[in-house]
Amino acid sequence: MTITYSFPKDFWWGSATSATQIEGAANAGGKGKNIWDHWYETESNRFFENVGPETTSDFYHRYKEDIRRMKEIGHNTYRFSISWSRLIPGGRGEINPEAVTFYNNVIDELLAHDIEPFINLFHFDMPFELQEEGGWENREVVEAYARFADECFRLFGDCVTKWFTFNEPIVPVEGGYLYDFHYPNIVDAKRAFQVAYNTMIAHAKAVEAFRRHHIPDGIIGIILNLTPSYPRSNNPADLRASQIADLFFNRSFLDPAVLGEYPQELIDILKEHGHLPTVEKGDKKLLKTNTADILGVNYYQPRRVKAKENMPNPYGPFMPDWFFDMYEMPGRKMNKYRGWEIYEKGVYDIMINLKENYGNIPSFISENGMGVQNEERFIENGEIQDDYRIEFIREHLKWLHQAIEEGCNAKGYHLWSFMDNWSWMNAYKNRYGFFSVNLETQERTAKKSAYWIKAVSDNNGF
Ligand code: BGP
Repeated sequence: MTITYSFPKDFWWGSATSATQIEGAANAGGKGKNIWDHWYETESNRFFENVGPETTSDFYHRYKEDIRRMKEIGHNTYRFSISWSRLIPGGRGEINPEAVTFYNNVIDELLAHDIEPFINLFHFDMPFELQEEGGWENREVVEAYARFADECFRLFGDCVTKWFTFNEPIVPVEGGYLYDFHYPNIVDAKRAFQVAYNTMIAHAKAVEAFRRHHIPDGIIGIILNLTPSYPRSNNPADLRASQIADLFFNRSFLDPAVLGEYPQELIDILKEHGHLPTVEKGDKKLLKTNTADILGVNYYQPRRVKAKENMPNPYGPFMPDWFFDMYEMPGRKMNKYRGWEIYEKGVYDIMINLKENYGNIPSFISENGMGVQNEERFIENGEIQDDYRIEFIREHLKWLHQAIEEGCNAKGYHLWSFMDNWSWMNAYKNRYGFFSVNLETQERTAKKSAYWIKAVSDNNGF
C-alpha cells in the first residue's frame, strides 16, 4: 500500500472525551453536584429531549471494555477529564477515595493497553457549591481550583505526564455570561471579562503548582478552541472587524497562555469601554512565568466576519459583537447535520499562525469532529456507514500534514469523540463517536470510521 500522507514518528492518534459527557454515575460513587446536575434538576426542559447528565455513556462502569475498544481501533493516546466534583465533592475539602480509585483504574487500564493518558482538569463542570459562591468571578474559587489541580498532580502525576488545565475556557464565558447557553445564564460583558481573566489566572496557578511537582518528562498546557477569523473582503472595515473578532475570541486566551501577556489592543478596547477586569498584585508576573508547554487545538469551524452594518446603540450594554457581524460565505461547505461550516484549511492556518507568532509551540489537534443527527439512518448491515466522517477527518488531516511539512510543530490528532456522548444542552442530539451508543442498552457498535482510523493509525498515515 502506498502511504501518500505519512505522519511523524510517534504521532498521537486518539480521541477526546470529558467527564460529564461520558461518565454518568452523576449521583453515585460519592460524586458531588456540578452545575450541569443542578441545571438539569431545575430546568430539564432546556436539554434536548429532556435528557440529563445522570447516565450519559456510562463510562464509569464500562471503562474497561471501552479502553479495550480504543486499543482495537489503534489509539496510542486518549484524553479524558477529571470531574472536580467527583474528586472533591463540593469543590473544596476532603478527597473522595472512590474517585481516586476510579481514575487510577482508568489510568492503569490505559497504560496496560499502551495508550497514553492525557488528563484535562476542567471541562465546563464547575462544582455547584462553588458556582453558588460566584464561580470564576470569585478569586477564592480560583484558589480552590489551584488546590484541586495540585491534588491531581500529587495523586496521578506518577503515571501521567501530559496535563491540561482547561478545555475551551472561552465556552463557559460565552455560554454562562454572554449568550445564555450554560449555567448561570447571565448576560453581562463586564462579568464575562472577569470570568475570562480569572480563568487564565487559575490556569497560571495550576501551571505553577505543576512545576513544583517536578514530574519527570511532565508537560502542561491548555486546550483552546481556535476559530480562525476570515474577513469578507480586503476592504479595511472588513479586515478590522475580523481582527477584532480574533482579539476577542482567540487572542484573549491564546496570548496569555502562550506568550504570558494580554494583547495591548484588547486591554485598550476594554479600558475605553470601562470593562477592564479587576487585577491583583502579582498577576502579571504569574502569567508571564507560567506559560504553557503545549497547546491543544480544538477546531470545528471558522469565523466569517464582516464590518458592522448597523451600529449598535452606544448606550446599550457593551458586547464583543459591537465590532463585527458574522456572515455566511456564499458557496461554503456545510455539515448540514449540525449547521456548522466545514473549512478544512482552517487547521493549516491555525498551525501556521502558531508557528509564526507563537514560537512554534508544540501542539496537537485535540478536538475535531463531525456531529450528525439521527445517524441511525445511515445504518447498513448493522453498521453506521459514516463516509462523511471519514472524508471530514481525511481532509483535515491532509491540511495538518501540509502544515507539518512546512515545519509546524503538530504532534497528533484526536477526534471528538471516542463514542457518542451527552453534550451539554444538546444532550444526545449530535453524534460524534467512532462508536455509536444505544442509550437504552448502552451497547456500543463500531462505525465505519472506526475501522478506517485503525488503518490510519496502524500505517501512521493514509
Ligand atoms: C466542544 C466541546 C465538547 C463537545 C464538542 C461538540 O466545544 O469541547 O465538549 O461538546 O464541542 O459540540 P456539540 O455537541 O455542541 O456539537
